[in-house]
Order: sequence, then C-alpha cells, then structure tokens
Amino acid sequence: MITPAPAPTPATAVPHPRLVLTDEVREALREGRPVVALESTIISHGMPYPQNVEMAVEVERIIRDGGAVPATIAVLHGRPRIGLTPEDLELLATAPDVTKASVRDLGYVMARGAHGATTVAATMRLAALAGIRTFVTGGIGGVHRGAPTTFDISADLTELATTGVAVISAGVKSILDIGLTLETLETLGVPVLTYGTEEFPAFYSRRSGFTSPMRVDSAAEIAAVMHARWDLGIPGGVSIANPVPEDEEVPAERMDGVIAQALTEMDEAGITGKDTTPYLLGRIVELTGGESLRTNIALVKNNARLGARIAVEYAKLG
Ligand code: PSU
Ligand code: MN
Repeated sequence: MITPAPAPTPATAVPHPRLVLTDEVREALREGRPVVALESTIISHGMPYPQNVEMAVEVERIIRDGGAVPATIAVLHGRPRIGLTPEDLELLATAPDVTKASVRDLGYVMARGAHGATTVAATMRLAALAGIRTFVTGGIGGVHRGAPTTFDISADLTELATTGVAVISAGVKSILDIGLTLETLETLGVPVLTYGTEEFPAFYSRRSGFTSPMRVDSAAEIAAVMHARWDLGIPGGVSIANPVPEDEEVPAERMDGVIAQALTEMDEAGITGKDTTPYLLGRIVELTGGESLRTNIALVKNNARLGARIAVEYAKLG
C-alpha cells in the first residue's frame, strides 16, 4: 500500500524563480533570519468564516512576536506565493473557488491561473523550494480509517518522507487511524518528536493511547535534531507533535463518540477522497457546538509559539 518515495526535494539556498516572495520573506531568507511557513487549506477548507481569517492573522502575529517572519503559502491567480497580505488572507477565507491543493494539484492550479489553498504536503514542497525549513500547522493528514481497503493515505506522509521541512502539528486526529499513521511514518523514515510528554497527541485531545517514538523538551533540542539529520544529508522532513494545552483540549472520551458519528454520516453521504477531511472537520464543529473549533484555533496558536522558537534556534545553527 505504500508507494515508493519520489526523488527528494532539498531546501534550496536561492528561492525557485517561479515563486513570488514578499520582500520581507525574501530578505529574511537572504540574511538567514528565522522564517516560519504556514499553510492555507486550514484557512479555506479547515475552518468557517470569519474564525478562519482571524486565526490566520493572529497566528502571523504570534510568529512575529516570537522573533520570526511568517510566510503563509498559497497559489493565487496561478502563482505560488510565499508570504501573503491581509487582503490575500481574506480572499482565501471567503472565495468560493479556492481549490484544496496538494502536491499533485499544484501544476494544474498554476496552469489554469486559479487559486489553490495548499495542504501540508503542498506547503512543505513550496516552503522547501523557497528555502524555508520550519512550518507550523494544526494537524497533518495520515492514514484514514479503512485505508486497507480504500487506500486513502494522505500525501502529507509521502511528502514528509522526501522533503526537508520540519512540520509542527498537534498530532493526528482520530478521524484517522493513528496507529497505522505512526507505523507508516516509521516505514518512511520520518522522525516523530513529541514535545514535553511521552504520549503522541490526538489533535483535539492530549492523549491518543500511543506512546510517542521520541520525546523532546526544548526548541533547541528539536532544532538540533533537524540540523543533525540534514547536515548528514538525510532527506525528508521532521514531524513535531505539540499537544494542545490542557485547559483547551476536548478529552478523547468525548471526541470518540462525535468522531464515530461524523464518520458514519460521511459514509452515508458517500463522501470520499480529498473531501473527507474538510467534511469531517465541519461536521465535528457542528456536533460539538463549536467547542472543537475553539480547540482547533487554540492548538494552532500553541504550535505557532513553539514553531517560532524552533525557527529561532535553527537559525542559530545555520
Ligand atoms: N487537519 C486539520 N485541518 C486541516 C487539514 C488537516 O485539522 O485543514 C488539512 C491540511 O491541509 C492537511 C490536509 O494537509 O487537510 C490533509 O488532507 P488529505 O487527507 O486530503 O491529504
Ligand atoms: Mn486522502
């Protein structure tokens, strides 16, 4: 079920000429200052308006407060953009014609001059082509429940196998099969570091029932792992799982029932493929009366605080 990894994309010193960078991001990269990439599927397909754009603006502010330059990534009017304006963020949050763009979709969206909100996989690839090594998101895609028959495994995993970017998330949602996702990451040679605890987190909840393969307790330690791996010439990403703060989590016991119901309804509605994650996220917000959305926003902000610190520490090793 696991396809062989394509050729690695190294993070480059000079941004690829097809990318459109803001002056701020370009200068920071040229001077070796910390830059943190941010994805845009979470804006266009992961949260309702206006919380999506408020989250996007706030997360950029947190990255700046942490001493790094934020670079939200998307394809707009067919052009891959590294760093966005507040107007761009508003467009991504509201436009009805924004494609959810993973790596396979990038060329198509560009050729049509269309808008694409980039997934973790596509954001990693564009970040690497720009020379950005640190990327903050909410949750990564993984192996879906039922994947042994549907083959639904997120391209986020194959991208982590090949592209040298560190991805800070709050772990893997239990709409996915967490155990199979961790097994697949091991097969693909992707280190999974959990920050500050022994247990791999389940996005909305701190607990998943799975022990994390590796524990780390500081941003400096995480930066040292990134540096050691890439200095040795090992391609591929680093997955950093940062558990949602205790006072913001929805306990796993409560999420289990909600997720089971959302999955049943999804099957009944015949929803498959790339539409599954956006459908489930939206339905879970409804079923929790908005509680899951508050948790989702809180964990992204928490990841942004850690991501900025990692980028600052990694820049020191540059
Ligand atoms: N998880 C979330 N919010 C999101 C996503 C995942 O809590 O918005 C998005 C991310 O962009 C991730 C993508 O890369 O869903 C995975 O989609 P798929 O399983 O179709 O690869
Ligand atoms: Mn899928």
